[in-house]
Parts: sequence; structure tokens; C-alpha cells
Amino acid sequence: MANDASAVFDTLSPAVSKGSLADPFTPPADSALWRKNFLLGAATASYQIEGAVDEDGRLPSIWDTFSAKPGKVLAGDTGAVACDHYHRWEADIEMLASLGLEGYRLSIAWPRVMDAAGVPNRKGLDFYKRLLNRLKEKGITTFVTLYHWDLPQHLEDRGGWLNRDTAYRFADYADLMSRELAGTVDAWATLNEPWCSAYLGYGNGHHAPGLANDRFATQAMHHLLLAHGLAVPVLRANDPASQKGIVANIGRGTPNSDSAADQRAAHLFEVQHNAWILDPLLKGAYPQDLFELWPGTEPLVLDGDMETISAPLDFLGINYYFRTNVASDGAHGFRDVPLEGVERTQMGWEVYPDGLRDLLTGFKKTYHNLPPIYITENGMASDDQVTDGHVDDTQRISFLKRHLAAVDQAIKAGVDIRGYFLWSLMDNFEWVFGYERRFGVVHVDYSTQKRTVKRSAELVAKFLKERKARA
Ligand code: GCO
Repeated sequence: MANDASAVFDTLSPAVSKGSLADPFTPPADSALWRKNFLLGAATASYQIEGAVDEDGRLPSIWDTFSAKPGKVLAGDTGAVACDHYHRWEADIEMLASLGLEGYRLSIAWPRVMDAAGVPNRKGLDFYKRLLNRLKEKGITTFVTLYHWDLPQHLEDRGGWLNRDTAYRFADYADLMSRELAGTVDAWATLNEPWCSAYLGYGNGHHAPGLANDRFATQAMHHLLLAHGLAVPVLRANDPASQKGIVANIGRGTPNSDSAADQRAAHLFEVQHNAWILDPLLKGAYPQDLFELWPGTEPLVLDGDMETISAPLDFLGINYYFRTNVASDGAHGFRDVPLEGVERTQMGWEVYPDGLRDLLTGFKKTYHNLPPIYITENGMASDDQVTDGHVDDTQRISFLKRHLAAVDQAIKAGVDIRGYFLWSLMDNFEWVFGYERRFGVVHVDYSTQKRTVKRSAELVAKFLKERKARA
């Protein structure tokens, strides 16, 4: 069971609990992170933590189907149990609150709250109502993602995101959820990382549903963004007091040499990772360079679609993890050129905080209507082990400090960044890497479901406590 969350401060490792000033996390005094209105929280997602995949009428999702296929997920792991959050949510929220985190980003499992005919599932709805009401009772700001990849399988059976109708079904789902949860959600994000859903799910097949065709990727992306655009006015009508936005993962691509070909390759990398999503949302048009990279893959776009997609946003969620070094592939694209001698995480991702700062300051120049930004995911995976009841995740502490410094630099450069969510509150199902890759600031022993607060979380809690005392 979860450790006694209320005793978090009693478990602080000696170096921290004695109030050591030079702890390795606390930001410098002039950092914008000391502003009391800068929201600091943690994030999770339904399929990655809930488990209970066959309980209370939840229907199968594409990730239940995909992870059950041999060879798709490391060690054959699935989200069937995960962190058993569906049953342990009260202790998990206690733990979140005891760390002093001010915000919590969660996602709703579409298959848990509606059936194939669109009929609401009361038990599923009640789970999220209880969870959100408890968060509000504790004064925690709630960021709710409607779609974090767990598409109902019955919709995939009818074409999934290749079927335009799925966008309209998503708007119906957004209508139900915003009517049911209005007043408990401070910010709605329609989608999490459409790039992953479209490219990994339909482009290279590495993620559910596992289709691989560039043409599929661009059409799936169009229907995902259309779903977003159809949902935003519905959310506005049903829950006017909340913020509406979307969450995009962004990629920093750097050229392997100063050659024009490699510079072009880095540009095309960032078109494929960033402009493919941000241009439709903020400019109402796809970047034409994308179709240099993928000739002949223009999606079918109907009249009015781009106006729908570029509905004004209250915020843009940004997920950032690493930099990719690229060179020309000698044709019309790019290829990864992994750098030697750089710091990497358990995922093999390069630690590169400057990429976050540089992308954000670049977006401010590129998009005149760039909405306020929340860093909705940032963090790293490490092979964390519990020793004498503690987890000394030194690299994560350093990673977080450096990326928060990059956020501060972007703010000082004029980027309107209003908050930051750790990925993740707890270790969880890391998609095709299963449970081996640990992103949490809280360790989960999957054999006992015991939660152990890692030193990174202790230091974040200490900073938040100091910040609150100064307010
Ligand atoms: C993503 C997803 C998360 C991942 C995290 C680490 O950004 O890919 O939102 O679900 O677990 O990013 O890969």
C-alpha cells in the first residue's frame, strides 16, 4: 500500500530534512519559479496508471489490443494492472497533496465512460467525479486530458483516426465529459501529443494501433486535429469558466554539420515534429515543407476544416524530453546521427535543456498568436531502486533543475510560461517499454503496489514549502 503520505516530511533524507541550503534542486533566488502564481504540478495518464481494464464496464482500448500482441511491448507488459490507481486513487491523491504539488494533470479513459452506442457509463463517470472532487477539496488545480491515446477499440474497428467520423464521436465524448465534470476541471486539453498518435500509431506502427504508412499518418493527424477543433467550442459552451487547450510534444533537431544539406535536414526534422501540429493550430494551414519530406501524402481536407482546427486556444501544453542530432539522408529527409559522449537517460534520450529554451523562444518569434504555455510534461527515466526505504535519483534531480532553469531563461526572454508538470507523479506503464522505464518522482513496487517518494520529490516538496512560506 502507499506509504503514509502525511509523513512525507518525516521521511526526508537527512541531507534534505535538516534544511540544507545548498540542496541540489532549489532554483536561484531570481528564478521566475519563485513566483507564487507559477503552477508546479505532476502528470499521469489513464492507461499508464489506472489498471482495472475490465472493471465497471470499461471497454477495450487500442492499447489493450496492441499490448496483448506478442513482441509489441517489452516483457509482454500491459496496462491491465499498472499502478492499480483505479483502486488506490485516494492514497495517491493524499500523496500528491502531501508533496505540496499545486496542480495535477490526469487523463480520462474514453472506453471507461461511454459505450459503443455513446451511452454514458455511470460507474466510470463516478470514478472521475470522485477523483476530481477530491482534488478540488484539496485546492489542487486540475488539468484534464480527454485523449491520452486509449482510443476505444470499437472505433478503431471502424477505421479509428483514419475515419473522419471518429472526430465527430470525439466531440460527442467531449460534450458528455464537459457537462458531467464542469466546475471541477480548471483546464481541458483535448489531445495529448497528436504527433505520437498519428506518426507512431499510423506512420511507423511503433504504437497502437500499429499501422505503418506515411499517408495514413497525415490523414490520421488531420482527423485528430479536426477532433480537437470540433471539441473546443463544445467545451466552451458546457464549461465556460475553464481553460481550453491541447498538448503537443516538441522536438529539437540540430544539424550534424554546417552543410546546407544537414541544416535542411534539421529544419525538416522540426517541421515534422513541431510545425506539422502547431502550424494548423496557430496558422490554419499545414507546413508545405512536410510534403517535401513525405511527397504525395497531403491529407484529404474538407472546406472549413482548417478554420475549425485553428479555433483560438486559452493555452498550449508543451511536452519536452530530448534533442535529436540529424543529417541529410541524401534524399529528401533526415537521419539520426547519435552524438558520442553526451549525457543520456535510461531511455537513451540525450539530456539537452537548451533545446526547451530555444524551441520556446523560437515559437514566440514564429507564432504571433502563441497562447500562454504550460510545460505539461518534462522528466526522465532512470533505473531507480529502493535502498533502505529511499530512492536517491540524483540524475533526475539534476535533470529537473537544469530544465527548470531553461524554463526560467525562456520566461526572461519573454515567453509566457505559466506552469510546469513533472512527468510523472509515479512510475507507470511506459508504453512499448512497459514497466522497465521509471519516470516517476515516486517509485512504484509493482509486486506490492507500495509507493516510495523519491529524493527528487522530497526536494520539490521542500522547495514548494519554502516558496509558500515566502509568499
Ligand atoms: C509522451 C506521453 C507520456 C510518456 C512520457 C515518456 O509524452 O510520450 O505523454 O505518456 O510516458 O512522455 O515517454
